[in-house]
Amino acid sequence: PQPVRLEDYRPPAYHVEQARLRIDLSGETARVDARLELRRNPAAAPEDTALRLDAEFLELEALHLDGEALDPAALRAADGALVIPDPGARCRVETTSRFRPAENTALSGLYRSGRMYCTQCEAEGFRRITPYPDRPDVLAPFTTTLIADRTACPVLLSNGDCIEAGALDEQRHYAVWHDPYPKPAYLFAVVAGDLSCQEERFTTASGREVALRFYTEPGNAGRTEHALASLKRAMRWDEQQYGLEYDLDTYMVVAVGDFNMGAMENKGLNVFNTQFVLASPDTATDADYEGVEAVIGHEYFHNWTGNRVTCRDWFQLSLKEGLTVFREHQFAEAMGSAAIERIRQVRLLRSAQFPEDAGPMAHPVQPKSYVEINNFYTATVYAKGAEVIRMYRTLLGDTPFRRGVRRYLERHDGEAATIDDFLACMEEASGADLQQFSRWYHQAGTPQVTVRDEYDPEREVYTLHCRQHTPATPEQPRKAPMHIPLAVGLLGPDGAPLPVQLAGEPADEAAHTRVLELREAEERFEIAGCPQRPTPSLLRGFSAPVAVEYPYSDDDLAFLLARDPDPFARWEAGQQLAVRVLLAEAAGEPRPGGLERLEAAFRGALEAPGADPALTAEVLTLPSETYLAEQLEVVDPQAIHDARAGLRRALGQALTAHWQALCEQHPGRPWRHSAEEAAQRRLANLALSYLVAGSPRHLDRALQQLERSDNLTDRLAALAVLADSEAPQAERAIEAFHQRWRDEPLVVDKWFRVQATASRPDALEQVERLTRHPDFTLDNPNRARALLGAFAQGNPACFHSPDGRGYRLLADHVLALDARNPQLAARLLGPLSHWRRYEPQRRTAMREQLERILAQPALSKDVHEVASRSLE
Ligand code: B3K
Ligand code: ZN
Repeated sequence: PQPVRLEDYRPPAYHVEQARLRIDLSGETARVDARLELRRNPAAAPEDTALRLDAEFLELEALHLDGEALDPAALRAADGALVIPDPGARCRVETTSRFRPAENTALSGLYRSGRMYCTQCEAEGFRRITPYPDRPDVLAPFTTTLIADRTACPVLLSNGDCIEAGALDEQRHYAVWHDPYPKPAYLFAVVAGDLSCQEERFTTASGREVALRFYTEPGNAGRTEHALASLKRAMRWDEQQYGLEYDLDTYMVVAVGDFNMGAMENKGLNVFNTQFVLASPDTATDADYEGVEAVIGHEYFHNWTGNRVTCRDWFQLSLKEGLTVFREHQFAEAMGSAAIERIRQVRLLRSAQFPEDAGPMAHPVQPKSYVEINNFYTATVYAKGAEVIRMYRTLLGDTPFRRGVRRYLERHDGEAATIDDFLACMEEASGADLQQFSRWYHQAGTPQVTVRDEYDPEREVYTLHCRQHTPATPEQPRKAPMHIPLAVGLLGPDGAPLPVQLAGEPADEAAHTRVLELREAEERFEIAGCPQRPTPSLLRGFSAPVAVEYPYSDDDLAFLLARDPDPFARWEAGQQLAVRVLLAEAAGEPRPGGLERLEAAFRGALEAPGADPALTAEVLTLPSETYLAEQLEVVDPQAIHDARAGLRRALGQALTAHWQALCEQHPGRPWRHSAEEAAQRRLANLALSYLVAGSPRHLDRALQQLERSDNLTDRLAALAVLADSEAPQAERAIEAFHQRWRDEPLVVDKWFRVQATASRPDALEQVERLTRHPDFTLDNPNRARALLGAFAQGNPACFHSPDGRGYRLLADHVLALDARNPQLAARLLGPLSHWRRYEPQRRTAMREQLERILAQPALSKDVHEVASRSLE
């Protein structure tokens, strides 16, 4: 397959002035009649006179150009597109096409999920509905007529406003929707089905009334309360923070059980994976409640950053995704605890994006080429992209940053923009020169910052020497220095925060946290007015997506954990301390006194008066096996797992009384969704897991909690503890849980997930067995991810079984899935791409599976791209 390159971008030859669709879903075969009014694009190159209508998965029945019939077969290009050589300056194209939604197992385009019809068009699904210039820089107003069976599909939805509806005949009815905002085809959506609706109203800041409608299949009615409340908070927050209001009379959200990702921001008609919209105490954990609020916010924020201003091409994807993830993060920080949110963002970045940036799929936030765009909806484009946006704010200040966002949205409203357009608005709004900063978009790899210091007691000057280096990544052997905001604080020997005053600057500019701007490969910063040698607190708030190295002693880390006023830095110090102990243990050279020191640190955190339980829980959570593996050149997952499990056991025993006390306080009262109570549950459940890690005699406590809890958070925490155990009563409890919840797909997903990630030696056999369970299916992405994705990503020790069985299991399923749902298959394949990092036996076994996959005939370009890049 040929790659698509950014440098080959050409403006579209034609604009669509009007798109009219008539979609008839009343039979097994869908019939789509499209009428497009087109006009030549004056900005197109004069030689670009051909009109290209992308098409795939469609049977083309008829094609008319300005009323004259053409033979579609004669105009079809090798990739299925219709190419009309020179249709003139203005033209009308009419097409009739057919396809079978029930056979659309790729879940891209228009498909069936359960008994409903829905669509997913981003990135290139619209061409599976009707022939069209399916590229984000072609924006058109759409008018869509939907026709379906009256009883099977009483609800008919599309973007914008419903302008007409009625009966067609005895059996069928129709609805006409018009979306006045010109949009690219990837934001198009239709939904048809027998759906329940929960409706509420929202009054915008300027007094406009908006109807909020949440649609679900009838069995899920009543589970949209939390999502609706979240949406209202998001709408209000965007008005207050950015001055952005919603712009249509209705905002609709539909919950769909079969969905390749989290949700989709279609204009006025979001389609959501049930996982990110439905929430009830029995079917969603505290983390799910937070996930719903985050994704509801994210898709809503896209209405401006993505929809009103969209992307010129898919190389600009981070223009909408990085910015929208950043807005989602800001929203979460405003609704809950900023420090906790930040810690979670960083955990995710480090466990998903850092490895990606260090592996064969590494690519810049703005990639230069792709084979299959769906492979580039990555942690780099999303999470690192969000960090880049955050750095603008850190460097420019909040007010200039917001001015820059406003300027970007005003200047490009109704247009398809580029990352360069955004950067230009930021420069104008702040007066800053961001040329070096723009490397964050173009250079892949995680910059490594090495800090050394010296202290001059005579001059009372403390000097920080900073060196930066970005490792080579595929196609980018040499890197230029980055513009890095490094937030620094200083602590005196007694723990008091010291002002950071750069030498030569007036004292009143001193602050307790100071952002140093790194621009050179090597540079130094002199800090004046230090009567004693301070302890540096580096990268406060995680001010840049980099890895910092400084030769802290274990004492320094314990000191920072106890005393740093920046909660993120406190947490980070604790994590680094644990990393040292764990890596030494995994290498078979235990760090003398390491366990005692960590135990003392944990005890300190548990006993700290007035501590925030949410932060305590984060501090007491050991770094993940993935993050630990990331610190090593050559990875032995079993050694890492054993070290971590051993430390958990030791801490479980050493602090038994503390864990017991936490468990006993819980649960104080009936379940309620609130951040405070969620933090308490998190802490109590962490305590339970340490207790049982310390001794299996506490298993009964987990069994009791499973029986008695009134909510899924506590039940699932107990279930996870039980799933690690091979005791017969634990196995019976797991079975009983399935019996009790077998009719709730989202709970059954969790049941699979808990067993896939269980810390027990036979988890691999268990996963093999579960792939044959009657409730397992590759046809439902949530289910496939719950078993196979969770296993490959969340159970390193068993997935990386040295005999290669875990790899084979994954490869078998990737191949089985590839013909049905290539997007999902390519996603699941991801963990195999890191084969080079592992010790020789595993490395060879992983490579063999990648080679075996690549040798298959008729591989999708999705899977082909991941497998071939991995082996390059
Ligand atoms: N924009 C969609 C993602 C589409 C993924 C297509 N493979 C959801 C989101 O980021 O909000
Ligand atoms: Zn998004």
